[in-house]
Amino acid sequence: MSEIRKPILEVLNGKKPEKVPFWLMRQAGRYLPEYRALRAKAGGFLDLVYDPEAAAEVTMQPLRRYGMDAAILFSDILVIPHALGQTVTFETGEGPKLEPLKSEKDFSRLDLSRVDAHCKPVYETVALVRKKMRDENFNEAALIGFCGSPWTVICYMIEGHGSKDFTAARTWAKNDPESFQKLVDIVIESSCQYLAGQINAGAEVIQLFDSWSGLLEDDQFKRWVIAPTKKICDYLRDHFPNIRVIGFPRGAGKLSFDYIRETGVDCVGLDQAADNVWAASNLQSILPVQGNLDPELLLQGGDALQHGLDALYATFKGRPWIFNLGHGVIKETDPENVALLRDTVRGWQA
Ligand code: 1CP
Repeated sequence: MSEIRKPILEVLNGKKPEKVPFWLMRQAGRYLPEYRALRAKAGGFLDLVYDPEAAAEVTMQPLRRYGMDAAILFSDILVIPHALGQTVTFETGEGPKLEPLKSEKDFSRLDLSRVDAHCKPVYETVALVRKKMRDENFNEAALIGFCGSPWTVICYMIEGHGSKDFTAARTWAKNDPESFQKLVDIVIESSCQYLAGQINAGAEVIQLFDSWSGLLEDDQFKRWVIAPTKKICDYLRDHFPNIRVIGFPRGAGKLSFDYIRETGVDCVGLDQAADNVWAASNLQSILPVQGNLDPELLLQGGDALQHGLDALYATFKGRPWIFNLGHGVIKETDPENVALLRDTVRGWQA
């Protein structure tokens, strides 16, 4: 039987594929009418996440439309606090709401022993997506599993909702690092269990989303972003040596250099604020990079989008690169713009 080559896995394993592989963060979601239709039927966002058949359909939707080189499991980083027993809700039109952790005594609400059972439906989704990918002949696409990195997940656990600066979490980490570390350890352990469940069910690559790593300066970044990420990478390497890990330390700037040297990720995701010339010579020379079209350009479409794509290609072509956005697809994006992006990327030589 001839081996099926998956371009994303080839890049992550240091081989040169024939094309530049691509996928998009938040490729499933509200910019797609077929997502909005399914979401309306499912009821709440979490009902959709814990319904394997519906979540698997949502995961497949962007592949059917655009034929990306990867599907990303439809779930959320806040499944971990929810699995640990914290109250998590998603109100329509608003972001997530969690009952915030105020002090160490609130940790008694968190229960590691319930994580795996809670996450069973998500593992079922993974298995179902792999089956649908096979049945529908998406043989070159890989399935990406994910979780949030401990720092980013804890930002929400402590703040209780989205924020631009997550002051409560930053203050706690600075003022009481001992208790903060206990929470980090709980989130590391639950994340490892969660990722193992996804991998055992068929996830082929893991992405660690650290959306708020850019809020921390050097020493705090090393302690709360690099060290916990390294523990998760070490765990994955020990238990699943064939699984490649993409780290996405959003806003890390030049600290991404320390991040890749110290965590052991196999690929680093760049956000749109990254200095791409610096990244091409200092990061892409060490490992594959992923990114980083500004999602605003995808929203604008037309010449702005085309110029943005041309500039990225000029900078990252010829070396290991997975094309992606610098952050998630904006929900007002016209699906036609994504088709234009796909056509352009497919015209590129690797
Ligand atoms: O239908 C809806 O109303 C829900 C919108 C939505 C979607 C589509 C949320 C709520 N989560 C998701 C899916 C999701 N979230 C995926 C699925 C796969 C895909 O990319 O297609 C992934 C990987 C995530 C990851 C996630 N959730 C992150 C990390 C990436 C990022 O965007 O920075 C974060 C920070 C979250 C929390 C979250 N979940 C949802 C929202 C609106 C938010 C952000 C809250 C905030 O900070 O205000």
